[in-house]
Amino acid sequence: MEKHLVIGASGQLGIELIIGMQTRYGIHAVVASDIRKSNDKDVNRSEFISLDATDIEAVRKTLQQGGFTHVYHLVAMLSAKGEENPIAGWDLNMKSLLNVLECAKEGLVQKVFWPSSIAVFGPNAPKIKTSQDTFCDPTTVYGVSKVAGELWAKYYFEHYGVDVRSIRYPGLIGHRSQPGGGTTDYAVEAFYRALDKKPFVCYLDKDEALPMMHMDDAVRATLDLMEAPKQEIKTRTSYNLSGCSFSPSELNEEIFKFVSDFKTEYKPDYRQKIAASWPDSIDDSEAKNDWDWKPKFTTTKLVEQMLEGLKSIV
Ligand code: AKB
Repeated sequence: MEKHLVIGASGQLGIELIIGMQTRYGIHAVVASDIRKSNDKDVNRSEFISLDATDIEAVRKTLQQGGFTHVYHLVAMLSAKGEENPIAGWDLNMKSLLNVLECAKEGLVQKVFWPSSIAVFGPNAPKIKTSQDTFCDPTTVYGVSKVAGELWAKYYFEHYGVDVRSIRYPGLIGHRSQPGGGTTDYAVEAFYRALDKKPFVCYLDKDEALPMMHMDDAVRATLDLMEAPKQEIKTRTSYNLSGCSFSPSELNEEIFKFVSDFKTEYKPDYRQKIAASWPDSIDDSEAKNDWDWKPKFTTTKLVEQMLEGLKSIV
């Protein structure tokens, strides 16, 4: 029987992934782990294990005792937070990944998922429909750690046969957790401000378009990639993935259709420079060809679902 361990389960993506897996595989087929337990009552229907992913002995023991077939290793310091503390960001992102890859090499798990990001791209990549194989020259420590992580993933696959699969996520938008230190997280915050009727001050320029995706699409993509037959996975660094794309002013317009007094004020800070170094939109032909990826959420649908989701929990 398959048993799935999510490491970093209390973060933005972890919470959504656990719930998606509970629906697809059952509550007892999924185990959450993190250094702190999430408050989400749905997530907490599955077992929780306290785990520091930077401690290889603790990771090894958890995998040995749990009998897990699949590990989703989501631990990361995101782009904006990473720029405030580059060495801590690098240490966390790389050490935790290498710990999991080493344990997979020892045969303690059959499949590993690890998220990469559009942050692998830098200012010299084409902005529109950026392709899978575009040169990567990231300017953030987060982006540098993602490029290095992608190459490590490929290395462990080619040298040790570790079946590690990965997606370059765009900005992920979901209602179950607060923004988590990413540059794209302005968009998540906008929805909270729209509902609590507080002024929304955006740290990006009004026209700074970025690739984005609703969490439901991201979770479906992740599980579909993990279920795809091994011979179909041709990219062993990480797959480009596209959902929708919008700028802060376009997001403002869409939210305004539902919340008539919503208004954004623009005060760009250091995060604008990060956003400006990333693509506006992504070409995900390889994911479409290799494992049949298709996004379901347009910007309009994303906004509608996000507002509905938030209203249901407030
Ligand atoms: C961030 O903004 O740092 C993340 C990402 C694009 O990986 N959401």
